[in-house]
Amino acid sequence: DQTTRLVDYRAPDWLVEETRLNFDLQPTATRVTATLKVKRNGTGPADFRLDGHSMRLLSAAIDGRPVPAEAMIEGEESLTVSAAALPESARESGFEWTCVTEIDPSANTALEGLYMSSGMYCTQCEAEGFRKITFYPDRPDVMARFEVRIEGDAPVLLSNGNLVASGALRDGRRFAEWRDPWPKPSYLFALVAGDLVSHDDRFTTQSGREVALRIWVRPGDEDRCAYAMDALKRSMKWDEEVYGREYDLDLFQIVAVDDFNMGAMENKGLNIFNSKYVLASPETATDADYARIEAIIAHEYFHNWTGDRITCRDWFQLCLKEGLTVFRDQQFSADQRSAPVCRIADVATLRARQFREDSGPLAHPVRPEAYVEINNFYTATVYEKGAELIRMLRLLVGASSYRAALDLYFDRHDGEACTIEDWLRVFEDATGRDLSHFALWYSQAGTPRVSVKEDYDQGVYTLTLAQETKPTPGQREKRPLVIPCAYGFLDADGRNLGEDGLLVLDKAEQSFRFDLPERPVASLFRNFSAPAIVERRISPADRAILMGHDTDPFNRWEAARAFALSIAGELADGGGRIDPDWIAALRTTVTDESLDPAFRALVLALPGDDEIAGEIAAKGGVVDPDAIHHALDQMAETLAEATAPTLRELRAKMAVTGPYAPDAESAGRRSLANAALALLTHVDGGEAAEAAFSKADNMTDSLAALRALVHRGAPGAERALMDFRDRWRSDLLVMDKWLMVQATSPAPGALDRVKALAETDFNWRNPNRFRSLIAAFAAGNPVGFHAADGAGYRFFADWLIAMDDANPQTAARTAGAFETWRRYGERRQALIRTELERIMAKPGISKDMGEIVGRILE
Ligand code: B3K
Ligand code: ZN
Repeated sequence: DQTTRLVDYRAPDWLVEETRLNFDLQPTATRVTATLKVKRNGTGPADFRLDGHSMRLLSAAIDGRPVPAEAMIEGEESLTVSAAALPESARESGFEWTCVTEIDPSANTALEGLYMSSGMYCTQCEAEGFRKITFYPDRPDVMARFEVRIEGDAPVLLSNGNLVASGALRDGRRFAEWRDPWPKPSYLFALVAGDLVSHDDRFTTQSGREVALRIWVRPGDEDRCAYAMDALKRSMKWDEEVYGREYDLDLFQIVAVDDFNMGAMENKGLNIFNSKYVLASPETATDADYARIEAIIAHEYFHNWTGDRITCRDWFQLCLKEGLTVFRDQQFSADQRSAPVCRIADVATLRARQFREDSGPLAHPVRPEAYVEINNFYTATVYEKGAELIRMLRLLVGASSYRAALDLYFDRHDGEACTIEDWLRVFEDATGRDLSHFALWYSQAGTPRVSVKEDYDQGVYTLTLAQETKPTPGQREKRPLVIPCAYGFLDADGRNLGEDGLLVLDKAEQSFRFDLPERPVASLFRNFSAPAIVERRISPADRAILMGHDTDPFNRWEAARAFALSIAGELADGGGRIDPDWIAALRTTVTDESLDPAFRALVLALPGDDEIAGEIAAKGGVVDPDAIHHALDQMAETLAEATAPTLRELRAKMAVTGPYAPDAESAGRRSLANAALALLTHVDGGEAAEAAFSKADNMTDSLAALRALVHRGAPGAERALMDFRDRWRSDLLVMDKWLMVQATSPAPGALDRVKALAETDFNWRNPNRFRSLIAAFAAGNPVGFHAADGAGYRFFADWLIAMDDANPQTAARTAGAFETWRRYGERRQALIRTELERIMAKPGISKDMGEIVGRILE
């Protein structure tokens, strides 16, 4: 059994106090000498067991004396010196372990451990990559002080902490020595070596400490770092002001690398980033890119306290650092930009990714209880639902108690590896509340559905809320959760009625009574106060009141979305019609100049195919991707026909003058203008989009126009694609956008186009390229992917099989595109099953892929 279980957790037998690493870098044969000062944790004899694989062990010694081969047991992923083989003196007090290993970074296509990316060395150790560098107790509750010496040809040699020495060696080689004063688990270790240049700045902390800031990139990219640096400084300041957290080293470094499995990594003092989330210029990055860069820079920086200073006891506690840090980066973005717009965007992502996950075969609790491959649990549930749990806690205890609890958390647990129990106890101690029921959110998977019943009689409004969570894999029985519902009431004219408040549903069903002078229009779950699906029958008139007047912008958007969703659902089902009231209500909102353009753009955006598919599936229907697509097309066309002059006017009004700036205000204007443009393409044959494409002076407008043309299959599409490629062919990050526009196009022939693109000059081993073409096709092109003959499924499975040999992590993550397979009709299910079984039967399938596909098939 390859499963690791939370209930089996045991404290480590041996701790490491100091870790000295010596790297002799060579592309195919890097030598690593590790010297660990270890001490016994607990009493009595214990084997000395280290994790490790994919390397060659050259020698090992204890207290300077070579360990004979027969005293070491090499397992598949471990090395053990049995208690009996340890020298007498070492058994109780501890010893110094030294071992020399050899690894081949150039052959490491999994991008975990030490690997090479465009000629540069870099590392990725979370969750269990350090064990591919040297033998080590590679678990987060073993925290040591690290000293690192690197020798290599590269001009720049980096590791965590502060630089203590550097210089030249023979044969053009160089060395650098780094010391990190803060004890840390091995997953936060980092090394980078290469031909890099830095964009430098500095930050003075609130207590007056001077911190040097450095962003390292490839020569030529240094003029695309300014925005990331600015975001970093704002993050540092924000964490001081809002959480009282100050940076704790003299140096903070970020390195941009081209080959990276995720967005970025919070290694202590040396964050490593996917270059996509660092590099930006108006010509090459969109407004959305700028916003992502800001959020990820903040996220990784915030990990310095929530993750690095206080880390996780074991990987089951991943949400302790990830949920909290996502919540912190969401708060930061909300403060830097428009809070309601950020909230709406975050909820839309949560629903698209996490609700989808929670309702399918990959559903798991925010704190999972078992895994085969931990890398498969860096999920929307752990991250985004994890953040929602923190948000609910804050709502329940109030902002000032939340801050007091966080102060206590940092105070009590600094330097420790903690659990969710530690986290909740802090809140209990700081507020005097009992959170034992709330804790269920961490262990129960699935999205609760709350049904709403309302009654008004003789001055009394009764609200009845009932909750239910459907069974999820391995969890049949579900209990009622603690569900906070922020509410307010409106009268028939949309004015406030009575007091706003917060009520808490913590039973299967509860009624709440309010004395109100007239029948209210209730605004429920304001600002999305709980990650629940709310089922409520509401009259079109009440919905219009909420859409037009709610003081909660989230619920104004929500009312609009519910309207569009119900129309789309009915159309996809072969019935229904496009209600003119929907068009009228949209027109009123999007032309309301008192509203933020970014908000209006969100209201104007139609629901996504997958969102509608999720709704249909939840009601027990069979999903037909073509019917959904057709329904959305009809809606867009009808809306565009009815509002074309308004859309043109909006575009004119939203025009931004002057040079491009990525601020939220101008970004909002562009997003409204571009939402209008996409609709106009339904009625003008692409005329406006062609004009916009040729006069665009920034990537946001250029890409929006290109997408509008390509996705409509407009006559100007081919021409625009060629122009775009000719201009950007040498900039791979920009070309990713070009690939993605084509991969996600609902216009006919997308699969053939994707196939052709995959055959020409396509470096599929790079995760950004793979995601832009292959993953984007599967996850973002419902019409092409679900083609009735199964060609889309076959193509995708072929690629998953190829990628699984090179990079199991990225392959397994991408395979999640199949998680909704049971939503579709029998024919499609049979076709998908064939592909899933073919993947499962692949000789040498990875643990990562085996676990994901196995669970999807179950
Ligand atoms: N902690 C990393 C993710 C590591 C993923 C390992 N497969 C990035 C982040 O959440 O900030
Ligand atoms: Zn994180």
